[in-house]
Amino acid sequence: MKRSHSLAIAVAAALVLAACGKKEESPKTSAETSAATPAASSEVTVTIAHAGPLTGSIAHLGKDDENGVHLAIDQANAKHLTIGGKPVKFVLDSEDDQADPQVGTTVAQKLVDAKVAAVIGHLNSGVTIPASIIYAKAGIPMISGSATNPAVTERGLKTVFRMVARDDQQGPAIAAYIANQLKAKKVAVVDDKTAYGEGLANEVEKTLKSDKVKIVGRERTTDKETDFKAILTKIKAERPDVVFHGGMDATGGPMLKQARELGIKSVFAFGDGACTDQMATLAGKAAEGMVCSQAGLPREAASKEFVDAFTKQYGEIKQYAPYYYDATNAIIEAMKKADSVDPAKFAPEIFKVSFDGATGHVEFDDKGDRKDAEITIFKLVNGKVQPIAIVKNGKATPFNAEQGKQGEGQPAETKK
Ligand code: ABU
Repeated sequence: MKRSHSLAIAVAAALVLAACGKKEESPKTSAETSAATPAASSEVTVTIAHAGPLTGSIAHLGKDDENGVHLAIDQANAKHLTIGGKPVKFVLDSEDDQADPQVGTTVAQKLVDAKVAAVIGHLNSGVTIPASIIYAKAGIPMISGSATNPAVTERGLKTVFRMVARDDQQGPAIAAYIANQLKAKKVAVVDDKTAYGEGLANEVEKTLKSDKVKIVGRERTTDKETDFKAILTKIKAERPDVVFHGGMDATGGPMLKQARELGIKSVFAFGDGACTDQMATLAGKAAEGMVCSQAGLPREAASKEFVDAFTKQYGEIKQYAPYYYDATNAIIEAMKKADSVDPAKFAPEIFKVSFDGATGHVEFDDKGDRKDAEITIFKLVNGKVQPIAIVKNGKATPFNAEQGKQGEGQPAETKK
């Protein structure tokens, strides 16, 4: 009896200790909070959503994005902001869209029903475009830190923003590098039939043709494909100097590996979706020497404050995390400007935000695109994508990786 009493006390003590020591579960689920929920203390709980692929072949990128949003929310909460005369607590509702347009629209409706204040996402243009219509109808602002297809911001939706450059900036920049630096005469172009991959490949092809570079093949695959040997065999016969693939690293890595197995010697080039260290994980040594572009400044140029805080909490930056961090802060800045967490009141203020973020100075134009967005050109060396030039307004400048900033040297000849 005495023993069972002691046991009961021990179990109760353990439960109390476990409850005290339990970390706050984060991100919150959408059912837990709404856009602005009054609490007993008059504290207002504001839900900011992240939506992107958290499972599947590009989950590493979605998780990176989620971490960027999470860090911004944690830092905002540490500041104990007061908005509209009330203390505000931000919570994260992170949803998995599986990089799938249909799942993305289901997620969008779920977030609208949960009355989130804003959405940071989605990662993929092909998901962002349909999901953004649902958010826009509900008056909920969204900022993607990665979706680069021009259509994201070309439809006159006044609540839709992006933090990165567009593919009609990125395509010409990487194509100019292929034509002028790699001096390619024959290029084969592949795309993955997504809004991003096809759109970017079209931009690259258009610029190369205008630079009198011969397109010796336009092949198509999908974002789910794993075997590229059939299209690579066709490409091999054309002996291109360069192969450009519009797709993500999940397809780019295996494609590059299989190309080398087939004896293809061409330089491989990619856009931001495949401009990651994951290429070396997927393709091994075959990834060495590939070139690629990102639709913004490289992680090497991200603010020290962000890099220190992010790496301490989450480890290495994959790619878009600084952009998702800045996107979240743009929403919070707009709330502060409006002195309101009501989307109807703060959404118009997003057009007026102006702050120095992790990715440089943040302002949007009247379409919702990032003003003065840069493109960075990379080469993969020793298993890492390493920045070699920054392109801004069509002019390229060598990137000095040692200094972690843009070099002062002669402009690189990425534009004729
Ligand atoms: N920008 C590349 C990955 C995201 C997208 O689909 O646009």
